[in-house]
Amino acid sequence: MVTMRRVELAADLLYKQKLIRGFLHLADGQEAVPAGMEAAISFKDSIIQSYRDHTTFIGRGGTVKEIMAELLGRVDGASKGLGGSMHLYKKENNFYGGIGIVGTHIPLGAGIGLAHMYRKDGHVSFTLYGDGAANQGQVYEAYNMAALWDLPVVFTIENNQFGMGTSARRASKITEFYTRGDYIPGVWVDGMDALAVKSASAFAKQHALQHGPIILEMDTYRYHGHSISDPGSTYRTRDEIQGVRRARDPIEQIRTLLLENSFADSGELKKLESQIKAQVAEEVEEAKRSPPPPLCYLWKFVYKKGWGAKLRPVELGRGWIQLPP
Ligand SMILES: Cc1ncc(C[n+]2csc(CCOP(=O)(O)OP(=O)(O)O)c2C)c(N)n1
Repeated sequence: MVTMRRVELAADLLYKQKLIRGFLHLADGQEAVPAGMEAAISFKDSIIQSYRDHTTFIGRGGTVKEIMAELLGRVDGASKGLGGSMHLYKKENNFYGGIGIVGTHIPLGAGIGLAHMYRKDGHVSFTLYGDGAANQGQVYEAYNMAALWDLPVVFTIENNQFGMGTSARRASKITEFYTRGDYIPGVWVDGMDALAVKSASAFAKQHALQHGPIILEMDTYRYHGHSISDPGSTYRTRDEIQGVRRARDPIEQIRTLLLENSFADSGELKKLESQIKAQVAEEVEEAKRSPPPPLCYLWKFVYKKGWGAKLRPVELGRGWIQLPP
């Protein structure tokens, strides 16, 4: 969780230095969700989610360099510098993104559940989405198919209380999202408590394998604005944000637990945190040294090899683009 937090703060800084451009959605405050979930499942289980994907990517075994290079548009990025912040993937660890269009990945998550069932591999699809996305029609289509076929899908709502600048209360008739599955059971989870997330995820995985879909509503909070261009303080008060930090911060909760039970002393934790800080800083520098993708990548991953598309070279003022072999 400390690595996740550091990555988000480093990305914020790089954006302000104008080194990262375009979209950037940060998830600091929400770290307990990926941390707790990954503690209960394996990389053979699948995860798919929307654009707020950096912390999930780290949970899936992605490196800081892969994220930072992607955000900087460099070739060593998770998507070879072609996708940016919203499009992190890790196919080998069953992380299917990183999807920018709100809600569209939810039926895909049900489809991934169908793949797990079809292959009889004993694994499940964790399909993550926000409280804003939870009101979309396609969610209910995905619920219907998943329940009809008893698909092993854990519909996991990261309720961070806001969809852009709109609070869940202003956008949803019923804000108890875990109750909105009708024929699908749901569980409310303290999404700021990594251990609660772990227990709930372990339970949900077993349930999904034995009985079909289940909903987990993770009650969480994002500290940053919706995206980097949103100061995040016009639709909520700074006192509210500070109040959550003081009372529910996921990292501080674990720190208190470790200290109160003498699992670690504060010196050890400080040392660990400064090691992580140095590691993140080092990987940021490595990412900066990564070159931009070659121009031929404009085409390389668009058409399947041998598909026979004829492409016309275009002069972009930076020399002629090489056609893919
Ligand atoms: C189909 C579609 N409509 C609108 C948008 C613009 N948009 C981007 S994020 C967002 C809010 C989504 O909120 P939520 O699902 O709660 O996720 P969170 O940002 O809180 O993680 C909207 C409306 C979009 N990307 N796609």
